[in-house]
Amino acid sequence: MKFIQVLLLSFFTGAFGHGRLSKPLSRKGPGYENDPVPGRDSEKFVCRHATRNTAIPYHKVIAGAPLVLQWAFSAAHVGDCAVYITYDVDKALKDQLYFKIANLLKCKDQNKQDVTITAPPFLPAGKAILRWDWWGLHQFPSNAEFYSQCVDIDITASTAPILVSQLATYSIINPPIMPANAKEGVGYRNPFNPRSDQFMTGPACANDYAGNSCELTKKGTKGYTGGGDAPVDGGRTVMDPDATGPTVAPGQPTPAPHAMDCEIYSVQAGDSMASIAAKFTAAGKKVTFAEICAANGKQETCGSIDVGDDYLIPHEGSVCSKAAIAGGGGTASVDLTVNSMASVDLTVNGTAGLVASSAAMVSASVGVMMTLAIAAL
Ligand SMILES: [Cu+2]
Repeated sequence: MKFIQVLLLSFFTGAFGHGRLSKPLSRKGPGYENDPVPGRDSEKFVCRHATRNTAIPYHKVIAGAPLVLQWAFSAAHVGDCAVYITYDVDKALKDQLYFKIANLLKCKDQNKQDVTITAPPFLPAGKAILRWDWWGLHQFPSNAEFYSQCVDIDITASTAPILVSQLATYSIINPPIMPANAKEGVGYRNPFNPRSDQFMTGPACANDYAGNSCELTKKGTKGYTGGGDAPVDGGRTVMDPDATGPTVAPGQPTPAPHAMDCEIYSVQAGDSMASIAAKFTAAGKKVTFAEICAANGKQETCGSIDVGDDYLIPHEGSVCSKAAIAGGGGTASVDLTVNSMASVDLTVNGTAGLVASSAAMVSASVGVMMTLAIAAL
């Protein structure tokens, strides 16, 4: 009986995956709108609703002032987010032309937290649409999952606005701003290998804006797909060497693709961080729950995980382990905050052991299966 309940729970929560922008309130209003859109070239990727929801007041935005965002992922995939604006409020989605104002690298690490960006000081006054997007890279190097939400905003200008006609704008979908996957165009970073180049993909921000992590996609960067003042095309036929694998000298064995990747674990019903750590440790892959939390930017929110979340597992002996990162040599890891982990271990190991063993027993008794995914095989 219990086994059936768990399966049902798993099925039920599995339908509520992925994520959405939750602040400011988008055209959907409150509720579930977390599924991916059909694709990077779908009108739904521009906005999920073609017109304003008049039940929701315009969100006031002041040029040059802080702008608070929050996203709620119920399956926190690895990937990145970005923010765009259009003044084409009366046009059809396919005809709207946008410009970018912010890059949000590794946005799952700020899941369900307030994130403050700056509304660029050059924004002209007027009604506009703020568009937030997210692309899940959990199937790297295969197709990304795309998400979007639109918020109707009313912008108050600063003392030095530019004209709308001075903004270099482009369609989101024709041609698409993003590659379909890591093998197309400039591709995507490998989210499972923190020692590989963790570049960001997408257009440059408008008007050479330097705030909001805009440097990550400025012209000349690896993942730049246009924008600023250049045409945008996310699907240009530039091959990403990381995505195509290493070149091999004649006569040498072909290395396994992405042999250096971290393992990821997709959360199942009934899991806790502690039970996940216990499963890996029991399988000879020693890791503490504090290490998993730290490796995924969840030091503050480790008690809250959702079915479908993808977590890097920095177990001993893996490319993601503390020792591997510390011994390094490669590109410095951005999200593996190894320095703070030693002290965290000391304070939580006692409880972790207890929680872990009881959680593991519960999991085993109800037959919850562990799914280990080796990234990108
Ligand atoms: Cu998803």
